[in-house]
Amino acid sequence: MGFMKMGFVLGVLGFMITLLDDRLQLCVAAKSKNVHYYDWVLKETNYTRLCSTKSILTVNGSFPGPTILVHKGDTAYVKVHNQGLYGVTIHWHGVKQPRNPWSDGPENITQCPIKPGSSFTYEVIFSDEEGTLWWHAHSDWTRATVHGAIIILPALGKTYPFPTPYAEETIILASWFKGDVMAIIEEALATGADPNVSDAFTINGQPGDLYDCSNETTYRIAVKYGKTYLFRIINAVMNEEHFFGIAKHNLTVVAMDGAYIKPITTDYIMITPGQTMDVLVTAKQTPGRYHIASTAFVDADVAFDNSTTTAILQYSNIAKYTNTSSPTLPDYNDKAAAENFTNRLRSLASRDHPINVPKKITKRLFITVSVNQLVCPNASCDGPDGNRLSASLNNVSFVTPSIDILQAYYRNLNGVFTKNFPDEPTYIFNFTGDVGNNTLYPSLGTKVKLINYGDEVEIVYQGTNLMSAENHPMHLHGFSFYLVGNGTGNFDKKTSPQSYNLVDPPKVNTIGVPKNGWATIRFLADNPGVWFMHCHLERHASWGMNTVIIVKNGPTKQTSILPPPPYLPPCSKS
Ligand SMILES: [Cu+2]
Repeated sequence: MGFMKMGFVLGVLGFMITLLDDRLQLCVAAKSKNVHYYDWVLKETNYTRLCSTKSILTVNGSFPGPTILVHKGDTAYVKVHNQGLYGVTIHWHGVKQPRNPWSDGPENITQCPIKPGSSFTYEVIFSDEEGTLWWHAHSDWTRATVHGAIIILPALGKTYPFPTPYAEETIILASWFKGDVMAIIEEALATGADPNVSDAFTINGQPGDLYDCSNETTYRIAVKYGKTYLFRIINAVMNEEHFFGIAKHNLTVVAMDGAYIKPITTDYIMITPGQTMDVLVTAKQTPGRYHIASTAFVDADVAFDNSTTTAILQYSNIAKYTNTSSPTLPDYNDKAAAENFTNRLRSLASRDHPINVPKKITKRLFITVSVNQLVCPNASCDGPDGNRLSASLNNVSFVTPSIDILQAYYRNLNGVFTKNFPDEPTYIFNFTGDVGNNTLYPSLGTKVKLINYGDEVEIVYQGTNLMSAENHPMHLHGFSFYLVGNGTGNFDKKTSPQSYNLVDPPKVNTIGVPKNGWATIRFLADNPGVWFMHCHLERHASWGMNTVIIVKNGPTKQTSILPPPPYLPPCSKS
């Protein structure tokens, strides 16, 4: 082979290796870790709850859906075959997906929907997550029935930072609607009114013995006296935060959102939609039956489901059970009880589980979080004053585009989004006092925020008193962030930061912004990509309480977005 020819071959090889380099490196890295493959079929399945039968969208026919079980740092490939009636996407809630927004999932943000009759393979890349997360559909309201647990065990050869529990159990809280969930949100968006509230909450798919026709199927967990159990609790509820407890049993919370915390011993937790908590429970009460119960926390004057879902903790080897005792949970509107719990959260921050809180902030955002109205001509809508309910961040109500923002950003397509999401509200007023009509009517737009790779970012979320003030569980894709502070009233640039915890703040992916209060988060922008940020109350997300943060590529290939996968679902308008 002549020198020239050899050079050409080497050149071609080099080119191919460059192309494949990123994915090859992942494969090589994955060999020391593990790779998992899942095959999922999205399909309609009949379910009977509360004496009535309906068809729901499921994964592999199950509600809740299948569990993904990995060790820290593994990768999972999930092939989703859509045999349902409409386009759907899946999101891996709390999985950071380093450099890989292509598989993050929110519809028309990072991909277009997987159409009926087609399939798409997600590459779910785990990094530093450890504990419990979850996955859910991210298209309209399909996540009501399309969701399941993600369990991330310590890396092989490592152990939990607490005594190994005798056994583990996953507890998924969800909403059950007698009607068709897609029809419920479609109708609400058509009329401008509040969507119907759910008819029940469920624990692992079962409403429990306080609801009609549900006694026999109440979910039961058998325990042995003297043993300690790890309960992985996931709040997949659509529109309500929850109080959760077990009669006469303390809960010791040891992890949240896939990261360890300093243990909190409590008789109840407050968990928002989107959050996950790992809880140790020791069966050391008089052997018998005890209710596990979960009920809404809603500190606003809004319609909500005020029912209680139950399961039963049942001691084994008992000849005869007497009555089941029930836990006393805080009242549905007990804001202080919610905050007392949340304010106890601290990162474990140990030698084996260190944290790294950004302290030299290079990018600051101040974001108001509001429920709003859009004016309807001749008061023709069914919301307040004949208007349409809406919601916003910095008074911009997010409009979902018809081509995904990731593709538009990556391929420089014009006209899909604009880069002008404001760093702070354009109009300042007494956000949590008498707000009058200030910023009642938001502007509409697909406005995103671009952030430089490596920025140390601080976001202050400011709740407002517009319409009905309430707690908003804000969620960010692509990152866990530190909740460094929160408080009531208006954020004060001088005094509020004095209360920040920069030593051991919890590292989470969803935080409740207190009603008429503020919350500050910090994170290092080390994950290039297109990342959705939104309220995890589904009706607020549907009304536009969303935006997108784009973290630009860093200076090297290793700090840049991975190349797109060979196939992505086509967009109807691309
Ligand atoms: Cu909200």
